[in-house]
Formats: sequence, structure tokens, C-alpha cells
Amino acid sequence: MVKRQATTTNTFDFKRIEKKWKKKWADAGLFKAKTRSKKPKYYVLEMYPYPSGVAAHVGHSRNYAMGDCLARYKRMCGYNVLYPMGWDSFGLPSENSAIAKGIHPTKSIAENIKVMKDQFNALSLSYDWDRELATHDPEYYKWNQWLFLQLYKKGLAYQKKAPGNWCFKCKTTLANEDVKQGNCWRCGTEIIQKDIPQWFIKVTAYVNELLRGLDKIKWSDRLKTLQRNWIGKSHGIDLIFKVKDLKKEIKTFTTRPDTYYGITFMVLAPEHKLVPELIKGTPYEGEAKRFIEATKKLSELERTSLLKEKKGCPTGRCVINPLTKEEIPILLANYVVGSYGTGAVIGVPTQDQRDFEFAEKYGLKFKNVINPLNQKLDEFDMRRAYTNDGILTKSGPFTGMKNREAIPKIIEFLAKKGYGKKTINYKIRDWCISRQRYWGTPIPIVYCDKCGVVPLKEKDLPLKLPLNVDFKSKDVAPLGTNSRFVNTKCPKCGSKARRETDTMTTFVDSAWYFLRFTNPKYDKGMFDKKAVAYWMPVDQYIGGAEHAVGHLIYSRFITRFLQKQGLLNFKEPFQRLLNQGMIQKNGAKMSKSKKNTIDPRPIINRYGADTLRTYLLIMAAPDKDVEWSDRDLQSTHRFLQRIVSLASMPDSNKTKYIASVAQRKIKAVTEALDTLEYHKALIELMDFSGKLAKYPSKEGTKILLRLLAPFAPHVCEELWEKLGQKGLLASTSWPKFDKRYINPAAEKAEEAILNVAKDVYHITRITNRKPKKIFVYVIPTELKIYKDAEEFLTKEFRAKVEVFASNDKNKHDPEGKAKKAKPGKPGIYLE
Ligand code: ANZ
Ligand code: ZN
Repeated sequence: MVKRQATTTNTFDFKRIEKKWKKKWADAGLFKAKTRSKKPKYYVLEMYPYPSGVAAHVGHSRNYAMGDCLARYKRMCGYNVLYPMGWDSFGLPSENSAIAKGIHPTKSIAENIKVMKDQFNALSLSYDWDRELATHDPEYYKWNQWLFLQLYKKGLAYQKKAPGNWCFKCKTTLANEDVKQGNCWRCGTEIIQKDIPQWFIKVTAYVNELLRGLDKIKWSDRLKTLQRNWIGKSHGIDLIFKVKDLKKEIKTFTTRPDTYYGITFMVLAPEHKLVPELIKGTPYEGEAKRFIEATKKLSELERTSLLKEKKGCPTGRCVINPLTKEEIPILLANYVVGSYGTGAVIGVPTQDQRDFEFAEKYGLKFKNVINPLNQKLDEFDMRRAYTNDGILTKSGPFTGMKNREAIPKIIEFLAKKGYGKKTINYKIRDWCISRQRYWGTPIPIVYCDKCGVVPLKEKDLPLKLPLNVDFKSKDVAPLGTNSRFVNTKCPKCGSKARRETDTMTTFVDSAWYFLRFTNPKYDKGMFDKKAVAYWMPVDQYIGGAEHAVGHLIYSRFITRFLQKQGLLNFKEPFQRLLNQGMIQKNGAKMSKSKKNTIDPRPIINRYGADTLRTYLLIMAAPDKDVEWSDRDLQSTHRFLQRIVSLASMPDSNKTKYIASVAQRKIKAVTEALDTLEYHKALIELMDFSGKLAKYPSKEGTKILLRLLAPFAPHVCEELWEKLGQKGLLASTSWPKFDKRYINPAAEKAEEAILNVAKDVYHITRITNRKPKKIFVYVIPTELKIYKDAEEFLTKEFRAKVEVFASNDKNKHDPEGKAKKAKPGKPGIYLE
């Protein structure tokens, strides 16, 4: 409606400005978190990146812009802010980057870190670089090993056989990423799932605590649900069945005991421990063995995927339903996994779609036991399972009951008879930390010929990762190629021993790095208890939703473990969590593989860091995905240019009005930042700058600069200086809302004038004519308010403007419009 002032001539030399203020901030040590301070603390953390050497794209920049804006805001609010950055430098991406470059990881990491650091600096991220850490530093990973030993002591780190991706030809296990369409990435041999001894952390020990803890932290519901589903607590019953003609029992876990009378078959995981005995000597022995081998080629994920075809194989054996005395055939099925529940499942084809398809395929029986409310289902007509709730039928004493209500009664009934036992199962598995890769923390364990598994002594840490290995080795785990590393003496008895050659997954490093940032050079322990007590928990954590379950569960687990050891005085590491949305380009998530990434560097070169930062924060709510728009980027740039021109405009006489607006903006921007609604804050600031362009005011502009500083820090500093302010804007205090300046009369007057302008605009639209003269008739008591409109309307419409009291005898009013004047709604006549 109101035309924007064209001030594109007033561009700013952002390159010079950026350089100048970066240096001033650095010289003032503004971003250093203070170890001792009377101020309240605030800890902002973004998930640290792995220095893969791939340049970050604007999607990453958005994430960091959010953290930085918050850090700068909180500093101005008077907090002692910890805003650190470091490198997740162990692991596959770093190892692969090194392999690709043909150099040692230690070397490529240094190069990659430099590239990323330059990118961060280009955006002016206000990290406290004194606290930089890299997890491949022995002074860091030493504490992974120490942590492992503590977990081991408490029985929370243990070794067990678990399926790994095994390549026969290379005689090694592969990470999931290295299995390409079921084959080894190096030699193309088909991968099978082979049980190999691996190290696990017993996260299942704390499942209930990890569930309950979610109620006390401010994470999004979406994220909490992801964690709850991952933990996957299921209430149910273990049913016990006797195997016919064998003195054996099979336990099966079900959450649906209400379907008990509809059981028509039983399926076992091929790896169920009774299987060899069951099939022995039956006509199906050969077929079953082939089936078991074939299943080994599938990963657990493939087996349970709903899309994958369900395959089975008879065993020739039966169990007896103790209630109905029916004989129930036992089959093997690839969709039953050995690691969940009891590895055995009862089949109810009429109430479970998976069972339905399986029963059709293998010619098994159907017996429907749940009917919808006013309908009787006939199992011979059913096209698919009836999985909704309803009324039990053909269910002995429970017939006629609502199935949900019958569940506790059936459980009680079966338990009394000894046919079952109430239990709880969890989907979550213990955390496998073993990787058969080179670039990670060596696990501090040796295998002694005499003593067996022996942990290293704490005083012998760090066990350094040897630099001299053939980390591309084909034959054994890479660490196995360094015999000086592998062959050692037992810490207990001194005899010959071999070192563990697995390394730890990098999720161990990231499960506690946030503690280390509080005093990263501390050498008397894993972390400085005092510093941790001051800084932790993290007040605001920011990162991608892809870590919703892995990293965020492990961090919560390790934090709880350390708390139980008396090392921490809190249980939850991350109070608030923001999962940033993704930037899309051409409707697809920005990613290197889709070749649709946008590099921030040319944008910073052309429009400046302030423009990019501000655009990244205004483009959408921070947790929303959003399409990149060059046009919006450019209009953000113009917004900043308009602000530059504000600093040199002479003050208008609307001081009271602008002072009132300024207070409202202080309130709105503060509230928006407190809830991380950066976009809302910026929309307020754009509106504010528009009002200031209309009614320039040095005092108003100063408030605008203070509010905008966390978003566009360089240009705001420059203008702050230009307005004659002493000291750095970055270290001035955040403006406080003061309601004494709120001036409803001034605001109302301004609103009235805007409404007249709107009306005039509408009339010109309808008549399609540009007015030369504008006459406004107002009720006499409002004359003073509307007199101000003359100047504004003159500028706005480039026309002669006259405002009359409606009872003015000398007014020019050829069409009698003065009669239309009402309070707050003047009459208007255009010529
Ligand atoms: C009978 C039944 C009838 C089932 C019905 C479901 C529906 P959640 O909620 O995930 O715990 N199940 C049990 N162990 C399994 C395993 N190792 N592999 C694959 N499936 C398994 O689900 C529990 C249900 O998943 C159990 O309840 C069992 O099938 C199946 F109308 O038993 B149900
Ligand atoms: Zn020994």
C-alpha cells in the first residue's frame, strides 16, 4: 500500500565493514566464555560437524546462523554465553575422505578443518575458538577409553556375538554403508550376516528412566515420539506352548492375547535356538536348513520391512493349544527376528495382515475371533485381516466381550492356568559400539591366552591409535595390520596377549563432547566437574532430526551413567532442542548427491554475510523445510540497504509515535527470540524499519540497530558507530521494554492517517485516476489529528492535500462529502 522509499543508491561496502568489525570483536575478546562470572550462564550448542572436506551448503549455514543469532542475543541480554565449536573428526567420512585423497586421515582432517573454519568465519559465527576440540586428538579419545572402562566395570559394556556384514573373500566385516546392493564394495562378493563378537553398551539398562526423562525436557512432541517409538515399550504376555512329541516348550510374545482363540499357526525365527532340534529327522530338515542359510543374507531391517515378501518353511512339528487342545503347526519365517521378544510368534491370520498373507501363501487355517460391532465376519469370505477392535467370538468364556476389555481378563486367566506370564518388551537394543574400521578410538581391551578378556589399566591410557597401518587393508581389520599394536602383554599376568582391533563408533565421542567444551584442556579427568556444574546442562541444542534416536539417546544414556557415578548433578544433557528444517531447491532436500546445493561463499561475496544470515533466519520458521529463493535473498539485501539509509535521515517530528512503536517492537522481538521464532522477529523489524523510513528518528534507529544486531551484526555495528555511539554494539545491553513510552493516542492518530491513505488509494483504484487534489473532511474534534495527514498524503500521492473540519464554512466541497465525515472515518473528495 505504502510505496517503499527507493534508496538503492545508499549501498554499503560490506566487505570492508565485515573485516573491520570481525577484528574489533576479536580484539575485545567478546566471544570468550568466562570461567568465572557473576552473570547467569547460557550454553548454546550446535551439533558439531565431521570435517569431511565437502564444503557446507546454505542448509548447513542456516543451522549455524540460528545458533549464532541466539548466542549474540543472549550476550546482549547479559548472559555469560558458552558457544563452542569442535570437530567430530573420527569415523567413516574422515576415513573415506582420506582414502579418496590418498593421504593419511590426520593430514586430510587438518585440511578439511581449515576449509570449514573459513566457512564459519565467513558467516561471522561467534564461537569461542579457545575451546575448539577434535575427537581424534588422543587427549580427547583417551576419555572415551576411560569411559569404556567405567562402563565395563559396572557391567554396562560387554561383548557378545552379533550379526555383522561379513565378506568371505575379504574376511572382514563391513559397515552398512559399504554394502552395495548386498555385495561387498571392494570385491563384489555377496555379503552374509555372520555372528562376530562385538562390544555393546547396555542402554537397555536405563530404558524406563530414558522414557520418563522425556517428560521433563522441552523438546518437540515429534522428537519425543521418535524417541518413545525407538525405545518401543510394549506390554503383553509370554504364552507357553508344549511341543507335540518332544519334551520342549516354546514361549511366544504377544501384545494381543485377545486373539488367543484364533491362533492357527506358530512361526519361529530361523535363528531360534530350538530350531535344529525341531527339524532334526523330519522330512523338512533339508529345506529348513536351506531356508536358514538364505535368511542369513538378509539384514534385520529387510526382514521386518513391510514391503519385503514374507517367506517361510514348515518344520513338520506342532505345538498344542492348551485351552482348545488343537494342534498348531510350527513354521519358520523370515519376518520373525530372533532379537525381539522370544523370537517366536503366534499366527492369527484373521486379525493380523502379515499373518493373513503368510497363511494364504502356505495354506494355513483361518479362524476369525473378532467381529465389528454389528456384523459377523466369515473367515471364508475375508479378503484381508480385520485388525480393528470389536466383539470377541468363538472365544470360550470371553465370547461377547469387547476385545480391549478382555485383554487383562485373558492375561489373568492364562496366567492362573500357567499358560502364560505378563511381560514387557522393548524395541530398543543395546548399543553396538564396535566398528571394524581404522579411524576411531581403539577399544582398551586385550585378549590374554591365560586370563581371557582383560581391560587396560587406567594409567595406561590413552591407548594411541597407531598411525602406521594399512587402513585400506583387505584381509583383516585395519588395526590388525600393525603387529606392534596387536601383539602386547597382558596387563594382569604379563603373558602374551592380543589387542582388540575393533574401534569405537564415533557416537561414543559425541555422547559426551558437550561436557568437554566446558573446559576442553582439562587433563585430570574426562571433564572438569566444576566447569560442568557451572555450564551444564546445554540450554539450547540445535541440530538435525536425523539424530533423533541415535546420538540423542546415547548422550542421554551416558549423561545418566555419569550422574550415577556421582560425576554429574543433572540427568538430562539438553534442556531445549531445536531440530532445524531443511532448505530445499527445486522441491528436493538440498544434498550433494542431488546436485542441488548452494554454496554460501559466492552469496557472501556478492551480498555480504549479514544478508545471507538475515535471509536464512527470515525464510521460514526455524523447524520448517523451505524452498530457497534468490528473489527473497535479494529483497533481504534491499531491506538492509534501507537500514543503512536510515542512519543519515533527519529526524521527523513524530517522536512520540516512533518511541511508542519502538517499545512494541522491543517486546515483540524479545518474545520471538525467546521462542526461537527468528522469522517473526525479523518481520517485526522490517515493519519497524518501514515506519522509521517514514518518520526518521535517531533514537528509534538506535533501538532498531540493537534489536537487529544478532541477525546482521556487521552492518548494525557500522551504523551504531555512524550514529556516534561509543563502544561496541555487540556488548551493549538488549533494550528493555518500557511501557511508559507506549502512546496510544499517537498510535491512533497514525492509524487514522494510514486509513485515510488507504481510502484514497482505494478510490483511485476504482476510478482509475491519479488525483491532483485531495480534500479530507473530518469531524471538528479530530481536526488536529488529521492535520498531520496533509504532509504525509502529499508525499504519498504527490497531490495537493487539504484537511477541513466538516463544519468549516469556507471549505471546498462540491459534492457534499463533508456530510459523510464520522468519528475516525473522514469524508474524502478527489479532484
Ligand atoms: C499375536 C498377534 C495377533 C499379534 C494380532 C499382533 C496382532 P509390538 O507392539 O511391536 O511389541 N511379534 C512378537 N515377537 C516378534 C518377533 N520376534 N518378530 C516379529 N514379530 C514379533 O508387537 C508385538 C507383536 O509382534 C506380537 O503380537 C507378535 O504378533 C509380533 F492380531 O501376536 B502378535
Ligand atoms: Zn593374562
